[in-house]
Amino acid sequence: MIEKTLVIIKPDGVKRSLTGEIITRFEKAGLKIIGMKMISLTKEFAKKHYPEDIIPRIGGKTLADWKEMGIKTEKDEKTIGRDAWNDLINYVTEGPVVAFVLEGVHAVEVVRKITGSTSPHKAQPGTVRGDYSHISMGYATYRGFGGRNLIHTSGSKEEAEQEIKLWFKKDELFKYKGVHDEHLV
Ligand code: IDP
Ligand code: MG
Repeated sequence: MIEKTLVIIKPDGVKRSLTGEIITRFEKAGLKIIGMKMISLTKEFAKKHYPEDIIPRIGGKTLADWKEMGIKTEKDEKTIGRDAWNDLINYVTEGPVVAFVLEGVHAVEVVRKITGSTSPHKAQPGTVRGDYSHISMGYATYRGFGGRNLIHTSGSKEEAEQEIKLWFKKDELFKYKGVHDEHLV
């Protein structure tokens, strides 16, 4: 049940000086930081993190969003998905990001709870995305920019494992005892 998960503060979070605020929220929940770095992503690396496989999924979601917003389009799911994916790659490479690995009991689920829904307009108050952003993914894609939802957090245990391997070398992750550890064993 003790899991590791990846958090990335995307370029908008860094530029808006929300890095400390965002990290604090996870720390205050008792999650332990076991690795951290600031890096500027190349397009190539960004595409490893967000592979082309996600295009149909984000295309489908955008079509559904646009329908809800009353936006009519002739474009198909694939074309819309590719445009949104290009916007996403440009967004995450437009400035440095801060990446860190958190460890804790049910860390993946807990971190997703603190993160909030993908589209800022649906993210609940009290979550990172709900408190510090509001512009919907549908609107952003319609205007041709990547929806600024501040952070990436791993969506499942499998995703967390793959992503941590991609972002951190073994010797960049640390073992130490935090005050919360006494309740874990
Ligand atoms: P998540 O970040 O909440 O896990 P995913 O569905 O895994 O959301 O999507 C990865 C990223 O792709 C999102 O954080 C967001 O930046 C972008 N994205 C997701 N859905 C859409 C969409 O419908 N339109 C535009 N961009 C999207
Ligand atoms: Mg995801």
